[in-house]
Amino acid sequence: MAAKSGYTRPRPLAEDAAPPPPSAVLYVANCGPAVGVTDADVRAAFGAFGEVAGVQAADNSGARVIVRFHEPAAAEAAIAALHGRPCDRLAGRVLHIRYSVPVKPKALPGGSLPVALAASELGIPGIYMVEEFVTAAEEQELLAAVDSRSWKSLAKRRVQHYGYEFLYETRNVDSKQFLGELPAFISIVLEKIASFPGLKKCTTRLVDQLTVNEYPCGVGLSPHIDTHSAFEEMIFSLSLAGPCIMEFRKYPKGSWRAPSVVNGADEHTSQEPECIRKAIFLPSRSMLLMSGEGRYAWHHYIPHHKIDDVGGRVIKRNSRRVSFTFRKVCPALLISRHS
Ligand SMILES: O=C(O)CCC(=O)C(=O)O
Repeated sequence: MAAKSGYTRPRPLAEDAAPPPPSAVLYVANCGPAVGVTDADVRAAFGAFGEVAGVQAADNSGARVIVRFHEPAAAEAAIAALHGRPCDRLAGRVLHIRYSVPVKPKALPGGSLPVALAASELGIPGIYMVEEFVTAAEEQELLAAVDSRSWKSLAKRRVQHYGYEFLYETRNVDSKQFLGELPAFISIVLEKIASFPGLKKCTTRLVDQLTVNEYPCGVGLSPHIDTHSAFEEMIFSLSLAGPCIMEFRKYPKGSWRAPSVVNGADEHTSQEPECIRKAIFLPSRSMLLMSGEGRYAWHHYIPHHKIDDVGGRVIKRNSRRVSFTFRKVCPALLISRHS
């Protein structure tokens, strides 16, 4: 457990390793309330060597404490007099004393991966992001609409499907199970999708399947590529109720191929360790478009973090994030439904 004192036990010494450097802070074992030694007893015993600045539990055991002196010389004298010897002031108890070491600050999740704030910074062909795609009022209306409908619980998140049921086992849709037209409450989003910057005007509907995901704080999504043979090229994902970091991975063998030469057996290739990783911050109300290389050749996923480091800024995840992922089912699947 992390010591509240900010100090902890030095690692057991390897034969050739240097001991922790002398300091004013000691790690004292066989000492504490669990073995009948109060803080006052510790202060009295160690106070004989110099002014004690503090006594704190080193961990949850109740039998190890951190003793902080003001002066390193006092700590040195206390080790010399008390380590491994019966201590008169503690009824002959034998203490095991070493110099303590500061607790290492936990590295923020995400490591050193820089997080892009714009798709142009991310530099993955085919990935676009538009901030404030819906207004705050529209966000609330969309959330209220899905919250008034029933959710299906998965292991760590809840989902709703519209248009076609999404099958997680096969990462495909059940084309025989048409759930009806996309609901009226998302018309506003559909209109905005149709005028997504840079999109060619299209006569047919751009999307016909919607998956709503509700992620509790700290829950992410594992790496995947949306099944090539199931969905058309453009996948839109709207972030609501909270931001997240989305990461992308490209594996050396996963070079981009046009969907026409892909037969659906290409997803989830072996997890080779070396890959290129990139990350983008998706603020609430932003819309992400994955197309082209970004949709076909890069795995996308959401790391399971409660806290994200965005350019040195620490961002806490909200109590939930709700995403609306819009796809278009490949017409070939629907033809087989009708035939
Ligand atoms: O939550 C998101 O933004 C992405 C969702 C997604 O990739 C999926 O449902 O397959």
